Amino acid sequence: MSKYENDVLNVLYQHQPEFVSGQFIAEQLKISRTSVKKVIDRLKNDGCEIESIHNKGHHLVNLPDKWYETLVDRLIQKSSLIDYAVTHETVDSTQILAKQALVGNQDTFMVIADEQVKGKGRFNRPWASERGLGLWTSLVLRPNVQFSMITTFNLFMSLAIRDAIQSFVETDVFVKWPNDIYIGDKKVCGFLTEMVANHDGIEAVICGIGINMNQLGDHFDEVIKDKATSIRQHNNDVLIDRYDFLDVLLKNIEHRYLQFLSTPFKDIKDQYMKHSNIWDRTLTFTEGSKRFKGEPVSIDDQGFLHVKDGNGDMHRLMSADIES
Ligand code: BTX
Repeated sequence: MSKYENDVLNVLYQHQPEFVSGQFIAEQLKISRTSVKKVIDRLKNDGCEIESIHNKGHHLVNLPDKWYETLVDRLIQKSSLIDYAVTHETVDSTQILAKQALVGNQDTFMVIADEQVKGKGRFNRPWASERGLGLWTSLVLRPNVQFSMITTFNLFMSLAIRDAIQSFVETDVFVKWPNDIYIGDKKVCGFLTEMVANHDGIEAVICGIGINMNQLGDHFDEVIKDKATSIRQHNNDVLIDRYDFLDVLLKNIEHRYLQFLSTPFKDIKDQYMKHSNIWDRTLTFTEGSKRFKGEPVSIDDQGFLHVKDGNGDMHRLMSADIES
């Protein structure tokens, strides 16, 4: 998208739901009214619903299901979390792009895409990331902390994502230790954290977040249909406004990230445990080549999960794959 398309969209968005005259936009951006008209036509072609009325001007009615860098940037500027965003229509994986882009600089940023064609979960599992339906992003952060603190990073992030989703739905939203967010017995979000470190310490943490925002049941393929859900499905099937949701998510992540930097996990452990859905159940755990059934008992101050197996033996897990 050209600079002028971004700028005109920004002016229309700022004034929503009012009409803005072509003259006003032209003066603001120091371009001719003819250019404004051409740019508005291009935005309409791109899927923006803009009402244009003679003598009244232009009014942004609706945006298409895509991320506009200029609008994402508006949200980022409100927070101290990251410096900038890079938006894409289609990518293999935002995680791969983020890892490439963090080399040789100290920037904090987010890569966000309308669609991923090779979205990945943990252990290289596929992550379904259909165009326009979800929030597929990777955040590159640079926490100046000891390696040992990174085990709890995920737990702070899970609460941030959980709280953001909870503010859009009435049904209880749960964290499934260590990497998923659930509504009922279905997954609404999966995230993963990777780290780049050198002998001086942590260079970057890359947090890849996949949130199902606007899928209806039919949008999920056969393989995940019975185990995936979206925020929309718990909002009376009403579309979630992607920018409203991203705004809330970034605020929650900023809050929990600052908390992670300043507060030990033990101070939020009760909150975390209260919002977890793994208690009072026998589950199957896979950690590396080890696989066993057991019942989670607690989480310790370092974020490790304590599980009692059928023989009464205790296991202390840093990460694991958990099945019912
Ligand atoms: P995970 O390995 O815990 O979850 C992957 C499993 O979840 C799959 O095997 C499948 O059963 C199920 N699944 C796949 N897609 C979906 C979906 N859309 N909704 C619900 N369930 C699904 C969790 O991995 C971490 C996922 C991180 C995804 C983000 S998106 C942005 C970034 N880029 C990227 O490539 N990955 C991350």
